[in-house]
Amino acid sequence: MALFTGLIDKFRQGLRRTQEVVLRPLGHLLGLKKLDEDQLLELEDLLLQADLGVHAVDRLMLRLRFELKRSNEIDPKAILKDELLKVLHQQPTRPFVAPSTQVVLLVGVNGVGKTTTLGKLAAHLKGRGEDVLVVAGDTFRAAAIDQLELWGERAGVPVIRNQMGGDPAAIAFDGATSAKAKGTHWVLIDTAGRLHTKDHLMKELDKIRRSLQKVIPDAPHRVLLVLDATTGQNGIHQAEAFKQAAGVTDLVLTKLDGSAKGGVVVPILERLKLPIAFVGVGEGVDDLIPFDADAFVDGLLDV
Ligand SMILES: Nc1nc2c(ncn2[C@@H]2O[C@H](COP(=O)(O)OP(=O)(O)OP(=O)(O)O)[C@@H](O)[C@H]2O)c(=O)[nH]1
Ligand SMILES: [Mg+2]
Repeated sequence: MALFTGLIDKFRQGLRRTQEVVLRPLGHLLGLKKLDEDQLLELEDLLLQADLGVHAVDRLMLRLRFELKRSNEIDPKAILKDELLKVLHQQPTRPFVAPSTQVVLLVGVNGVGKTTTLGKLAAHLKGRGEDVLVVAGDTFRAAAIDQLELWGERAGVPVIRNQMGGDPAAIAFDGATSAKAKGTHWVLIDTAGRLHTKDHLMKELDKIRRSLQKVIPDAPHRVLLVLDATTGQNGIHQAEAFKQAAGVTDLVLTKLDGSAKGGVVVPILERLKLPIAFVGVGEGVDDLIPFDADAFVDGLLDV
């Protein structure tokens, strides 16, 4: 229970911007036991601004109108919570457990937070007492390799790298080989930021996958698509293309702390039909939290 309370606090902190900009004005409406037409429209508008998405908001408005006809007094906050949880529970998160060496690939467009997420994830898994090997698969920029080395130091885990411009598939192969030989629990592979439209970069991901499978046939076990919450619903289309091309298994939503569009979790889950594994709520090593639907909704609605 204490752990859950801590999680709600983390979500609350991460959702602060969303609350300040959009959800605080909602507070008085959610506290009402009756809503007139103007108030319903105001509520609808605010929920759309929080990027909850047209579908979810339409469904919620229908439900509110239905409940208002049915009874003299309603509890809008409880109804909203119920509707949000219905969506969020549809994509249960799959726990990160390592019965054998697990290979995790992080993919996404430029600057969304792949390397930072990988560093935090390495620290999180290491903190649970598991062995982690980090692979510098972004060989495009020297700075990317240095950035990853720093995260490796911070997390206290080894980083395997080749020189800038080297073949990411070759270094991924080396990482998987070493981890398999040593029985390392986790191999986390950073990749260069790419657009789903860049054919050769998508082919490079395929090549990484094929060389991993030479060593560990069912690798990669997880492909995390990293999405930046500050782009809100604009990122969804791009994410759909990635899902097809890169065999994405889970999502990570970063920069929730800097976004006023925290509600975007809802249309993301509805459209992509993939679980959110983690959420990034800052730049620090502890600012990655396992996604939890109940803690998220409690953090969001604590207006
Ligand atoms: N506030 C905040 N900043 C974040 C979060 N995650 C990442 N960042 C910042 O976002 C910026 C980009 O992060 P990177 O991890 O370098 O992103 P990337 O996807 O690896 O970028 P490329 O390798 O260039 O494609 C950095 O300044 C990070 O500190 C987060 O959850 N919250
Ligand atoms: Mg990077």
